[in-house]
Amino acid sequence: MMRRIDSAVLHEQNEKEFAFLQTDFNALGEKLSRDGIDIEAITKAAEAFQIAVPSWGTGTGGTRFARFPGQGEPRNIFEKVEDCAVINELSGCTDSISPHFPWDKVDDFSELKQHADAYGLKWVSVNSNTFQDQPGQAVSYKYGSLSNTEKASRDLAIQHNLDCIRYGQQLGAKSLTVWVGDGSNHPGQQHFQRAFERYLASAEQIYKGLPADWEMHLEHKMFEPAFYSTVIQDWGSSILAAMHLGPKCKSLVDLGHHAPNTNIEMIVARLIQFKKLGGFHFNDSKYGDDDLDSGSLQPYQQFLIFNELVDAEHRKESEFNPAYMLDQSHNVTDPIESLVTSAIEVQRSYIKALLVNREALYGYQEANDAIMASGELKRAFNFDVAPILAMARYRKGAAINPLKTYRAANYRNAMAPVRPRDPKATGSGII
Ligand code: PSV
Ligand code: MN
Ligand code: MN
Repeated sequence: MMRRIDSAVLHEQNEKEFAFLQTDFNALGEKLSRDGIDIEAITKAAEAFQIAVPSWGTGTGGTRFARFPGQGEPRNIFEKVEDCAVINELSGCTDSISPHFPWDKVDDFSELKQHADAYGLKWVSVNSNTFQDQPGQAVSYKYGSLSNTEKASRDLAIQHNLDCIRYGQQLGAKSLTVWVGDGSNHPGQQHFQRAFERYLASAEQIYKGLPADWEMHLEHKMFEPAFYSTVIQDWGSSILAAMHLGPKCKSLVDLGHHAPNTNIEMIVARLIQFKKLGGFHFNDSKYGDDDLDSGSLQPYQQFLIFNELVDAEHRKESEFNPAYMLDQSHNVTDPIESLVTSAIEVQRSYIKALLVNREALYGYQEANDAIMASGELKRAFNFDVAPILAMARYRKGAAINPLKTYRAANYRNAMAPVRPRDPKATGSGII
């Protein structure tokens, strides 16, 4: 398999860290064994954990005010794949890419697939884009896409989603994520029911085009770009649409797409119960769709979400196979460093949730023993599982200390002369 990070650098860094890691791992193993937890089983689970990288996250994001790209950033999907390979080599838990069309559209998908295959990377959920017009587009999405009052705009959006499925099939993906910005900015501007009816009728056309082994994931978002109402505003609209469309359609939870203080873990539980949890876009936020690094602000909330996910695993819930993806915007950090850090933070939440004694928790719940129930969650959350995560990475040939290794490899600087930037480029997909 091809590698982007020099193996000698990675090996040298790991050698420097390994003795201390082994000591910490042994100490944690002893502590966990007192609670009847086998550290080896948990480490195996950490080794198996995977989360997808969004292709668009490999470049510096920005706000509506400005974008400050760094040097050596990827300029097209082939270079984004290269950076995804770096992220996976360092983290050992990001072996797939979630692409975005038309930003990542290429003429030859088999060439793109081969390029990713060479780095051992797979393709997962394909994201469509009907929230901006493309150059030369015949009709506009200014007043919406799948719910537009104009049939021609709806048809264009439907066709684009069907095209995305075709692109994804060539890459080996198995799901389509649909997020639309459709909505309104003024009370009275849009007839709520009619807009939702138009959305559903359009989505039916896309659903009909899904291959037998594909799923369609509907991503809700409270606001933006529409600031008064949004057609798929919340998980209620999303699950209603998913139920209307059929069993292959599910909801996707982007953590930043809820009002502050929303109990997202309970939404997750509801979606699990009704077999409608399609997947996640992990990120963190304080105000809205901030797209900050996962776990950077609310690690306990992320742990509580994984508590629900691990609980479903524990109960062997049927039709439960959510897709884990990141969705972040890196405005002031190197995107590779942020994505590596975020992937590991999500993995950390998963591992901590595995430490919860489920049967003890159920007992406290049945007995209405609130303090002990909450204490059981806190007990698991308060463990420092860093040695498990680092050991899992080491055993998979990834980096014990990913950021140190990345900086020692000097990757970004090395990319600067190879990837000169187009000074005129501006948008998320154009770098
Ligand atoms: C817009 O809010 C957004 O951040 C959604 O979360 C999508 O998943 C993403 O853009 C890519 O289309
Ligand atoms: Mn998202
Ligand atoms: Mn978003």
